[in-house]
Amino acid sequence: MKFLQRSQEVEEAQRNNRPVVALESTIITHGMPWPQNYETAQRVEAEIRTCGAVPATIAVLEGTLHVGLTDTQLMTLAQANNVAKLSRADLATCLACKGTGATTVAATMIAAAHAGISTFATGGIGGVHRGAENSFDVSADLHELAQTAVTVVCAGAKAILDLPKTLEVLETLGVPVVAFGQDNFPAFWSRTSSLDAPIRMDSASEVAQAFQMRKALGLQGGMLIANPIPANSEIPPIEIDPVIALAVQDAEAQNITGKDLTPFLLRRIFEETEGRSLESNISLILNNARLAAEIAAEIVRLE
Ligand code: PSU
Ligand code: MN
Repeated sequence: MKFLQRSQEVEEAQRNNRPVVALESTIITHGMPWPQNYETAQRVEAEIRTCGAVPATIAVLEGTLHVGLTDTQLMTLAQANNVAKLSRADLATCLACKGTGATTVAATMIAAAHAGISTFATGGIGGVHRGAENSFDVSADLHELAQTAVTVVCAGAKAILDLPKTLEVLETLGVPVVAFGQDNFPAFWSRTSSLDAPIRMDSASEVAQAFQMRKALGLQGGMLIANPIPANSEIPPIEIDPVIALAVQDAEAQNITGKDLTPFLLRRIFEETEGRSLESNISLILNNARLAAEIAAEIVRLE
């Protein structure tokens, strides 16, 4: 049963033992508006190539799991409306029904692991939503980190989530949460939060060694690397906090739940900040792509 298709570039890289970095597609279809979503996806891929690695954007297109997209496929996906958002629960059913969908962090990790890719760059991960004590809304991304051996580089988590609860769940699940180059857990728009990360690492080589050590120990699951946003792109909490509060309030008022909630909140934040948050978002994704390329290279070196 052939359901996975690597791009030529990814296939060649893997044949020659070159580093590959996986990229998700929900960020393109549900995380950013057109045309910035397409431009950003292209820039992130280019950044990874500049750093000496090969990008593998992952999506399901008409029943095939693509690992690495052509420029036309990327553009078609970025322009499409009503694309399905695929998490762990949806990946197999979408493939079986010959559907099309964008992969979340969870589904991208599954696809990457299946394709033999150990490093993945994104912006923000899903987590424990505010009010989860009533809604039980905990992203499948957290459980995926507990069972799939992929290193995920993000910029921490957005305050649309309950950050302390998100870190607690990750601790319970045995996921190493590593702040890169600092003690503090970064909070997406800002380099710092009120929380320290459980682990700190200062080089890509340390991350790669820890990844290999987990393998050697036979431990399931991946690692979460929280890479602070570049200082010149930070948005001060005084500016972003009220916007987040408004978005959360709107979601409640409109009774938005389940898999619609995260995309709804992201869209409201972009609307309310008139693109300012989009600019920061792009900057931190590029920053994460660079670090992921370095980590991927170190992992290849250790293999
Ligand atoms: N958080 C962000 N940007 C994103 C997402 C989350 O700051 O683009 C997307 C990612 O694809 C993530 C998904 O895996 O939303 C989480 O959705 P949910 O909370 O429904 O699990
Ligand atoms: Mn959810």
